[in-house]
Amino acid sequence: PAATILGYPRIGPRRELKRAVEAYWSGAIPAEELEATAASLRIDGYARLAELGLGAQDWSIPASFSYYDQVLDTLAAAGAVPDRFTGLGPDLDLDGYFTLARGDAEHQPLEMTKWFDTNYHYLVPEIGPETAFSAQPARLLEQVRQAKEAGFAARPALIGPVTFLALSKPAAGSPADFHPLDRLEDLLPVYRELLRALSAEGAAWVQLDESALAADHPQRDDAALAALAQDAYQRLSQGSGEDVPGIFVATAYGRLEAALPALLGTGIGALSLDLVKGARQLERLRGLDLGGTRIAAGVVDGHNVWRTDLDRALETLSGLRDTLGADVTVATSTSLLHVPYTLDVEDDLPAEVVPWLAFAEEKVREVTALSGALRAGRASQAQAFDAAASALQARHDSPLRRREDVRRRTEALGEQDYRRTPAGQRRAAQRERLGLPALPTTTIGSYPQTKEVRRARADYAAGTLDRAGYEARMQEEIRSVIALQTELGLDVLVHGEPERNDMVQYFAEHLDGFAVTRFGWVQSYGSRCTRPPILFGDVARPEPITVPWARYAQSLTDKPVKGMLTGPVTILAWSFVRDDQPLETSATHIALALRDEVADLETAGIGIVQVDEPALRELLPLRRADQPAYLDWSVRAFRVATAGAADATQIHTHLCYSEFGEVIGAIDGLDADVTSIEAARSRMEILEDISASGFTRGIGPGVYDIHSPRVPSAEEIAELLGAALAHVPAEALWVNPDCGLKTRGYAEVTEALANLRQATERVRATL
Ligand code: THG
Ligand code: ZN
Repeated sequence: PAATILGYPRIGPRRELKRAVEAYWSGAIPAEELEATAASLRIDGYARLAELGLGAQDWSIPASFSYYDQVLDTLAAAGAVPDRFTGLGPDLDLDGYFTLARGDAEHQPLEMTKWFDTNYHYLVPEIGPETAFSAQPARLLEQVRQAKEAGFAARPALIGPVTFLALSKPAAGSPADFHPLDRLEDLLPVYRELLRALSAEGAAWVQLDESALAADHPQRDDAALAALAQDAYQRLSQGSGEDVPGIFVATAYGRLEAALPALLGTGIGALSLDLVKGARQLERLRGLDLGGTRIAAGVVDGHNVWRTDLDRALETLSGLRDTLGADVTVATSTSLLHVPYTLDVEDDLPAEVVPWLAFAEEKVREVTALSGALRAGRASQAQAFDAAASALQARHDSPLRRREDVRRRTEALGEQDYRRTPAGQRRAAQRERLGLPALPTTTIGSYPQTKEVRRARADYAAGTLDRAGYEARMQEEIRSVIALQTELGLDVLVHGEPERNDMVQYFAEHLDGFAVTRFGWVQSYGSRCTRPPILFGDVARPEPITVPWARYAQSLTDKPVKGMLTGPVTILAWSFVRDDQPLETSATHIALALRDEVADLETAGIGIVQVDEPALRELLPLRRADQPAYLDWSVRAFRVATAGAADATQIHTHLCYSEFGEVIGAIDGLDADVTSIEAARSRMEILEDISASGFTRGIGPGVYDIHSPRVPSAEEIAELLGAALAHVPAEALWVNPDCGLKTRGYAEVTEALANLRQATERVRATL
């Protein structure tokens, strides 16, 4: 094809798939209705893409639908159902498929983890030395057939075998030196069979996503991974065009290194490259022998929302065509899964900003305009190019992008602004001010969000509840949360965050420089979506954000109330970020706004401020060589946000994971007084590494796994605390749940926290 995209959103323009899937789960609709909804969403999607200019007959439209997750779909197509799912597979029906994703009474679901450097989460396959593989092409074939009947030659898309195994984890009980990649040999015949079956159904092209080749792998070096891919694709593409379709290897999220020359010459029909994140691949293409492989140039950013500079992209494309001496395909850099459907429905974005943006539909138009211009010259697409050029000029010149006060303040930052007095000195001041008992108890920040709280927020947003009514309603909630914590006898209280929908969206709504969409839902995992804010300008805080709520909560109690902020890295990680300045600069702007918020909280009498950075590890660059620079600026941003605090103000942070590995030094570098982490599931194992690393700050390893409805007993929590005390001195240990309580119900939370308090008393008595 001359123009293509690597994938398209699938949750539905109005989240129809989310609703249908959730209705099916709750028993409200039968499987046939869910399948009919899914089929019509797929066909409508192809039709829309054809309308936007992708060829309906040349395999340029990807069939990238999924009921839940594309890695799970590939697992299903390869029959790789883990043995522990007794009674299921290898030919999963819809219920079996959802059981792997969500678990049931007997089975824990597959683990979920982040997809490259995006906010999408995939399900992690579990592969052992004996895991059986078998081709299960029925669902894929059905989708090809349905598309064909509707008049579309849609290109089936699967995860490629190398990436599938690279992203898998060893099944429980695998030998210590085993990695799922050891099974590549056994998996390839299954892919061969899938490809043959698709070819027999009429598919002339199949897309295999191999983005693992654009990232460093924790257990394999880049050259070894590239060699595996070379061998795999030599074998898979044998017979291409006869009984095997053309293979379109899609890579995204970064740059290929060893894999770039390795894949060319294997016989694959096309290779897509992310030329946004991996722009330096362009240079490397010069002088490479393509070996008959067509390059799909990912020049339209699939992972962000900015309008493409079409003139520059066209220059890149024609330059590439000249150096390669071959035609190129115009493509998006990644699947469009990561952006909302369309700008058309957004009626509340700042009017000046709208022309700077392109969501999925607008990006498809960009791809087809570029492809038209590459073939027939810019003049043939003058309207699209002229509109893009003037929008870009307007963005460039816009005063909305720049705040001189913020720039001056950023430039004036000196080393002293990043530094607090030594931790030991602060500890003494904090002990005197806070007077906390040994093993202080606290919670992470949010309390259960009841229907009534959600309704009050929705009514206020809709204008049917006025500000005074809304504030009264929130204060009522805060009173009840403080009363509950007082009754439970917790030591450090929180206001419960009833006013926040999402910890990032809330701050974006209150900071200058961010816009929020009304319908810009993006799939995060399964049926769950977020509406990432759009950062378009320098960030400033027009007025205090959290201070009135914190002050009110503190007025209700003599115990310390912890102020709750979201850190600069997490705000960036869960937003669409600027592409016109380094991320580092945006991080500093946000940090300065937070620094002012910390100061205002202090003035309001708040003695403990928590700055959450659950996404610190998420933004870690995919290539190891790029990681130190990232960790440096992200740590510095946190320190800008927090280092203005007085010695006696205790700074906490919370991280939503327990695998620290590569970031442990950075966590120490944050210089927070207390860090809470996830630890209940791993039974405190993590503390061993933490104490071995020389971490001596306060630490709150979660003792209550809030991701499960199970209430831990006091015995169990006391045991966990005992295990923690084997690695952490009592003076440093805090007692708290794993994460916020927002998604739980009050009954279980009350019981669990009562047990947490009781367990703490018991352990305190032994100190
Ligand atoms: N906020 C944001 N991004 C995130 C998380 C978050 N990314 C990582 C992680 N947490 C993803 N987890 C979730 C968890 C729940 C939901 C979405 C992402 C969720 N969404 C509601 C839904 O789809 O029904 C919509 C919520 C709403 O109405 O705002 O439940 O915490 N930014
Ligand atoms: Zn958390």
